[in-house]
Amino acid sequence: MKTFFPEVGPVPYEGPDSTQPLAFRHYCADEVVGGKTMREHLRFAVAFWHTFRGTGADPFGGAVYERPWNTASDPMERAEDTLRAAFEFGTKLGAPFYCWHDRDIAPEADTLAETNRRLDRIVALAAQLQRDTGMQLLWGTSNCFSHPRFTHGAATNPDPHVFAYAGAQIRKAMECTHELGGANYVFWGGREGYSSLLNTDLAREQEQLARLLRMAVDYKREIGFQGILLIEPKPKEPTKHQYDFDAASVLGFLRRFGLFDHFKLNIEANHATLAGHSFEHDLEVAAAEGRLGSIDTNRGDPQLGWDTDQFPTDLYSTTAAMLVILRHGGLGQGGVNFDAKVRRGSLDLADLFHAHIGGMDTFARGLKIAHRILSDGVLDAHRQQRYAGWAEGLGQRIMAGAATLPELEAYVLSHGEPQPRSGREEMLENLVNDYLR
Ligand code: XLS
Ligand code: NI
Ligand code: NI
Repeated sequence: MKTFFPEVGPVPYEGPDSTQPLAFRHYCADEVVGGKTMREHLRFAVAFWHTFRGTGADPFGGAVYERPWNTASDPMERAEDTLRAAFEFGTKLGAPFYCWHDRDIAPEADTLAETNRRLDRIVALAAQLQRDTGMQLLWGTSNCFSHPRFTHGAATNPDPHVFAYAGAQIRKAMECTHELGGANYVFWGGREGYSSLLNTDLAREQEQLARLLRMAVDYKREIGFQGILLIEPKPKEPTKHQYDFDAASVLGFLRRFGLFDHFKLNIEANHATLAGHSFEHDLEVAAAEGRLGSIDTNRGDPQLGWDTDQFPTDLYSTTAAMLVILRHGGLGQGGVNFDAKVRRGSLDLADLFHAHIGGMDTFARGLKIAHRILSDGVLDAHRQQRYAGWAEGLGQRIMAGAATLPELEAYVLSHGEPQPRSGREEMLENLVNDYLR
């Protein structure tokens, strides 16, 4: 059998003092943190599109990477080589999951029927490789944005014929995800947004989008797919305004169209920051309503205003994210998918390993730190203290819906001015820093 990474063996855990670049310092799959192994907490996934289909191209220059899985002249042979490379990589890295778009794993043919046959062939191979390696599918999704037919959107397209194409593609991708035992199915609204309001009927387009999602809910039931349907918010790119702007707008959209109970959210770090939020903000908004499903991890660049999809190496950010995730009871069927790509200049196969190892270690550290902060209870005690007034007397009456505006007036007339209290932000920031040692 072909091997694509002959120079790299299984990546070992060597502990924080290791000087070996191709080893974990913090991610130890079997180590138990707060009753669960790191493998169970983090459920890492490798993203097929960036790591195996990425070429290093940018708007100023074409492909730069030379990948050994990309050399065969027959496109289907290339697709099979690429799939085998992905499983070899994931196994050596020790990532239990992978994720794909339909068009990443099987190249599109001239007709939908032929494209679907290609998918079937690749899905059969994927099923076999999953059995051989034990790797599993975290989620599948459909690429309804790259092909020219989707230039004006997929579900939100002005032409119902294009809507139909997107629906056909999604049906097949859901079926393939189901066949491979996928734990989730993702909807990222590729071009579901607008470029100009001059030619856009915004209200109609959102209704169209809701129609498509409703069909997906029905189809999920029809085939008995047990995975969770996830929506991945993003504020812009490729369109000027994406309808799934951020966690709050997606939750509002789902409520408006009666879809709330059928979807959870897949929160991506760099999308949250593009929306003007922090990663932890969007995680918290989703988790607060019990709708945090999974995460796409990466990071943006503060000097660049687009989706740079860099690997997560910022310990503050992973700690803040893990605080939200642990507080809300974990990711369940979701996981931590590396929706991240190496830089154009990172040409070697080894760079793919360095990138994932760094990301996994940064999350493992964030997990351990967040767990210590929460077990020590100092942050939560401070929070509880801050809201203590709501646990008794007036606070309790207000929240029980028993108080009235005249009663509030009477209260203030008899009690006078409220006592000012510090929020102690700087003290809490120092506290978190103490744990980062
Ligand atoms: C693009 C998105 C995409 C989704 C899957 O910005 O992050 O990669 O995760 O379609
Ligand atoms: Ni993503
Ligand atoms: Ni993205």
